[in-house]
Amino acid sequence: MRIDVVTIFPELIEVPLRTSIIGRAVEAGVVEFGIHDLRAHGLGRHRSVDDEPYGGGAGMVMRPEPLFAAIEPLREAGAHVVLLDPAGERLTDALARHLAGVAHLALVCGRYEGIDERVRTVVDREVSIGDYVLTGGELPALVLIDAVVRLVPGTISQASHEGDSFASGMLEYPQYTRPESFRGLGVPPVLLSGNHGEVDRWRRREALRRTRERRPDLLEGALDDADRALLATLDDD
Ligand code: J9N
Repeated sequence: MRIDVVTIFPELIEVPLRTSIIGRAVEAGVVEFGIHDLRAHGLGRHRSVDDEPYGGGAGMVMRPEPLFAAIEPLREAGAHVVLLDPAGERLTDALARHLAGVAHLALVCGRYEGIDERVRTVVDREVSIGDYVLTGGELPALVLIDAVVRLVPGTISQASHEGDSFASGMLEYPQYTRPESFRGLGVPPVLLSGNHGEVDRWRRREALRRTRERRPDLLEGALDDADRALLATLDDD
């Protein structure tokens, strides 16, 4: 997979992509990144990428010329072009899985108070990572990259995302590691029992409990008959 990123802050993108699991995926040849400084296409002696809004008002707007100049060659190379924007379609587990199947992505990061509306005509899709306003599209682009690249075969073991919350439509079960007692807090005895059948049943039950308590909206449609039976047993304790 190849992912190009268009930004006025390449330094904000570079270090995270060299770090941890994403960095390892790069080393393994699973994914290749291209980072493009929008200012290379800036206008005039000051390499300007923004201007005042027509019609007046506060703040600056990103000009179309540098963005078109950066995006068009990526389109011609076959990239699926994604603009990070608060008005975009919400990034979900399903969208991350879809994008993980695209061979070439180009992510466009806006800044300032907005972008010239005409830039939307040269993107394939607009994506938002949530209903809060950030100062630019760089952190959303990194969030999208992290969510997508971990799903590309070769990045992490397949088993580690089959059971992901949201993939399964539920939150995860509680997890514990050593020590067995920490500051007076123990570990549920079933996890120390060695009975894998009982462990699986406990985990499913606790995932159901947590999902019902914290995200009941996720539960609609995620339940089978065995789950409904397990849910009924939750009220016993
Ligand atoms: N979800 C989301 C995207 C954004 C921005 S602000 C500027 C570009 C993208 N804020 N929130």
